[in-house]
Amino acid sequence: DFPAGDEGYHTYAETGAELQQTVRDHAAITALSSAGKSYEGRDLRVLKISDNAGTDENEPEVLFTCNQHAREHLTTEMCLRIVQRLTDGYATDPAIKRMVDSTEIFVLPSVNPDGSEYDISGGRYHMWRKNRQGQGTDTNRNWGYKWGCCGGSSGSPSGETYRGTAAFSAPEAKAVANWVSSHKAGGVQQIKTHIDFHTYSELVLWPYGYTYNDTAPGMTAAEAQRFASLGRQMAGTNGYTPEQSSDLYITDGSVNDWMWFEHKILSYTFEMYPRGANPGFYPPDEVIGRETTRNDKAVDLIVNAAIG
Ligand code: 0X9
Ligand code: CA
Ligand code: CA
Ligand code: CA
Ligand code: ZN
Repeated sequence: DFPAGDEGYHTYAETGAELQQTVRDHAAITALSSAGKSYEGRDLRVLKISDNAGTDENEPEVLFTCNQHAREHLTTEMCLRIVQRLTDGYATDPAIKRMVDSTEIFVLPSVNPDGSEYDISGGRYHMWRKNRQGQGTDTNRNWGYKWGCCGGSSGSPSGETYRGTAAFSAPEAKAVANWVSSHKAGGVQQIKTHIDFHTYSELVLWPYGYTYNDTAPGMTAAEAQRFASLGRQMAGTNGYTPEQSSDLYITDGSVNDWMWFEHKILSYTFEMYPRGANPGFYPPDEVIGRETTRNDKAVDLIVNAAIG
C-alpha cells in the first residue's frame, strides 16, 4: 500500500475497483477490457469511453497511457482523472459529450502494474522504475523502432534504462504494442493521437527521441511542424515546456518513436509535476487534484486533434 498520508493514490486493486465502479455508473459510454498481462500476470486494463462503447464504431480513436515507469504514480491518477472527467461530465458538459460521441477514447491507467505495486510494497517507496522481469526492463526502452540503436538505453540488466534482451522482450510493451496494432481497420490505424504520461519535469515532448535531427525517415518537415505546433499549443494550456524529446536526452526504443513510425499516431510524452527533484517522483497526495486538472485542456486538445 501507499505510505501513510499518501492513501489518496490508487493501488492496482483500487484502480480496478474505480474502473469497475465507473462502468457501473456509466454503462452506456464505457467498456472495460485488458490489453494483455504483465510479467507477473496482472491485467493491463483498458477503459474505453465512447457512445455505444460496446461497439467498435468507425470513429477516430485516442489513446492515453500512464505509469510505464513504476514510481511515477501521479500519472495513474492522471489517467483516472481523464476517466472521471469524461464520464461524469458527459451528461452536463456539451464539449465533453461532443468529444465522447465522436471518438473512441482508450485509457490505460497502468502499463507497469508489477513495478508500481513493488514500488509501494511494505508501505514504503522503493524508487523503482522498471518492470519486474529479472532485474527489470525499462519498458520505455523496449519498443520496437530503433531499439538499442543510438546510446539512448542501457545494455546492462542492472541499468535503470535497461532495454531488455530484444525489442518487445518486456510483456507489457509487447502487449500494448499488439493491442495498438490490432486497432487497424482496412489497413488504416484507427488510433490517431496518444499521450504517454510520465513524471517529472513539466515537459511536453514529441518524437523522435533517438535522434537530435528534426526530420528523419518517417518524419517530414511538415510532420515535425505539426508535432511542434500541437505540442506548443498543449504546453500553452498547462505551463509545461515544449520540446522535441531528444532535446531532453536521447532515448531509443521509446513508445513515441514506435507509435509514430509504425502507425503515424501523433504521440507525445508529458512529464508532469513537479519541475524538480523535490518532491520529484513522490509528491504528496494533496497535489493530485491540482496537477491532474492542470492537464484538462491539453487532454481536450489531443482528443480534438484526432477528430481533425
Ligand atoms: O526517460 C524516459 O523514458 C522519460 N523520462 S522519465 O524521467 N519519466 O523516465 C522521457 C522519455 C521521452 N523521450 C526522450 N527524452 N527522448
Ligand atoms: Ca497526504
Ligand atoms: Ca462510439
Ligand atoms: Ca473504432
Ligand atoms: Zn517515466
